[in-house]
Order: sequence, then C-alpha cells, then structure tokens
Amino acid sequence: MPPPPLLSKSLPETLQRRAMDLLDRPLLDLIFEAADTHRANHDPVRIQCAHLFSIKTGACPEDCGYCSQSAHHASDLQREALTDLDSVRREARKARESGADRLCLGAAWRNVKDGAEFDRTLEMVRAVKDEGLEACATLGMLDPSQAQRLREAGLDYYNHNLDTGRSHYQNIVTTHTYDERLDTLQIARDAGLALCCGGIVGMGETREQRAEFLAQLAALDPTPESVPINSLVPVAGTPLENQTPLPWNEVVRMVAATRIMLPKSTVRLSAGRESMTEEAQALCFLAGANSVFLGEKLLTTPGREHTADASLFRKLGMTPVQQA
Ligand code: SAM
Ligand code: DTB
Ligand code: SF4
Repeated sequence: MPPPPLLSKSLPETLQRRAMDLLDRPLLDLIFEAADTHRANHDPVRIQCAHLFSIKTGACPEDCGYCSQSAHHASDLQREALTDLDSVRREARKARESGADRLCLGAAWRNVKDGAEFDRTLEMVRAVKDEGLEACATLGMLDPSQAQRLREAGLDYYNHNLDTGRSHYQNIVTTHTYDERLDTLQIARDAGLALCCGGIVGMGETREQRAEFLAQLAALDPTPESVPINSLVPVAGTPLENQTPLPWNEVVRMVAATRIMLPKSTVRLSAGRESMTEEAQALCFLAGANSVFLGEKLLTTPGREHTADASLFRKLGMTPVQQA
C-alpha cells in the first residue's frame, strides 16, 4: 500500500474560517498579534535573502494570466534558451557578494524533461552549492525520479506556488489544474526537498479567495518552509496588464495573516516590493515578513537597488542571515 499523501487536497472549513476572521480584523490589531507570533517563533531582526536568476526565459507553453513568460501572451519579453554553467557561477558569486544566502533558479518550463538540459540544470544546482549558497529551483512539474536527482545534486528548496485559492485558479490558468500543482508539491516533498510555496495577491480575487488560498497553504502537512507573498506586477501584453495592484494595507494584512496561519514558515515579501514605500515594507516586516528577494532584477521584471535595500535594513536594524 502506498503511504497516505502528506499534502491535503481537501480544505478544512475551520481553517478557511480562521483565515477569513484574521483578514477581517482591524489592521493594527492584526499586526500586533502577527508581530507577537513572529517574535515567539523567529529572531525578529534577521532577514533571509534570496536572489533570483532566470536560467531559461520565455516561450512557456502554460497560459498563467500574470506571467510575462507565457507563449500565449504578447509581452515584449526576449526569449532565451537554457543558460550556461558559467553564467550561473557568476550570478551565484554576485548574489553572495550582495548579501544573499540563497540562489533561486527559474525556468519557464511546463515540466522538466529528461536529457541534456536537465543534466545541465543538475550541474547548475551543484555550482550554486559549490559557491556556498542554498539552492532553490522553480522548473515547473517534476516526476519522482527528477525530484530525487535534484535532491541528490544538492537542491535544498523547490519553489512551486499555488498562487491563489482553488476557486479563482481557473480564472488565471487553464493549461494545468490546482491538483497538478498539489501533486508536484507532494513529489518534491517525497524526495526530501523543502518547499517554497506561496502565491500572488491582487489578481482580481476576493478577500474570501485570499482566505481560501491561505487555508490551503496552512492545510499542507507539513506546511511549506518558505512562503512567498507576491503582489501582482502587471506586465504589458498579459491578460492582467490592467489589473490595479492591491493597496499597501491589504498587502500588510495578507502578510500578517500568513504569519499567524503559518507561524514557523519563512514569509517572503516578494514581487511588488519594488513599488511599495519603505514605510509599508517596514509594516510588513513588523507583521512577520522575514525574507525578501534581493537584486535589481527579479526573473524578468525590475527589483530594488542594492543600496536602497542595504539602507532600508540599516534603518530598521535588520541583519541578512548571511551576515549574522
Ligand atoms: N514555471 C515555474 C512555475 O510555474 O512554477 C516557475 C516560474 S514562475 C515565474 C514563479 C512564480 O512567480 C509564479 O508562480 C508567481 O507566483 C510569480 N510571478 C510570476 N509572474 C509574476 C507577476 N507578474 N507578478 C507577481 N508574481 C509573479
Ligand atoms: C516567487 O514566488 N516569486 C518569484 C519566485 N517565486 C520564482 C518570482 C517573481 C517573479 C516576478 C515577475 C518576474 O520578474 O518575471
Ligand atoms: Fe510558465 Fe511558470 Fe510563467 Fe506559468 S508562471 S507561464 S508555468 S513560467
């Protein structure tokens, strides 16, 4: 008999109600509880810093409505074939010098295919580890043997986002299902990889659907070690190009509720941070965000200036884990 799945596909109503109750709380009251939860579970002045690198860009067969890299949309992104090993080594050194402790390799694939390109990707993971960084990858769907080989190459984390609540997912993506996302998460988990799993706010979802998404993350057993909260970066040519991003107070609310629902996870204030004020970011850190992406480029869109982040961390008295 196969072992029972660790990752729940059914959503306990109690979790969803709890998430909704949190999201409906007066904001300052919610932040206070989140800060308390944060301090009980983490060192509040330490910040985990990841750096992103797109190893294969654009021409993705999936139709994710937010994504600059989908072949279904008319963004003006330049497609690029799988990069070489030397560029990954260079990027890893750059990441380390900028204060990052993890490099996340992103490929615009529907799924990993065995062969020369996957073998090169495994070499890239080894190169990241040789540079003394944690290694994360986001490569689309995996089969169990691929997940195993990634783990054996030294991969620490696999990033695969649920992105939103199940009831909103089909409005955003039609070329794969929510259950396929959950299946890949299970495969990565079974291979001994830590999970980085979160999503995007501001894709036209309701607050109830954000609660549904949070409840789904909290229902994963064990919960993901890392939870990126992205705020939609509207990209010209994608179906969501005219979507108005969520106001800062809703983003802070989401970060705070995530901290309370997933007390042990590292919560990453992810895409969209570059258009938030420093004051709004400070509130997110107070409310339990303890990780960011560093670097002037995310995967395909702009990030924040290195000096701006160094100055922000100084003002707030936060220390990147690499320097702690
Ligand atoms: N192909 C892989 C996959 O689907 O898992 C990985 C690449 S994808 C770029 C990784 C994540 O980045 C997405 O799941 C989404 O959460 C986030 N993302 C992509 N485009 C975004 C955008 N325009 N705004 C905010 N987040 C975005
Ligand atoms: C995640 O949740 N956010 C990162 C990472 N995982 C791979 C990606 C953000 C991408 C933002 C849009 C872009 O630069 O293409
Ligand atoms: Fe492809 Fe990932 Fe972008 Fe979806 S999010 S279009 S799977 S690169």
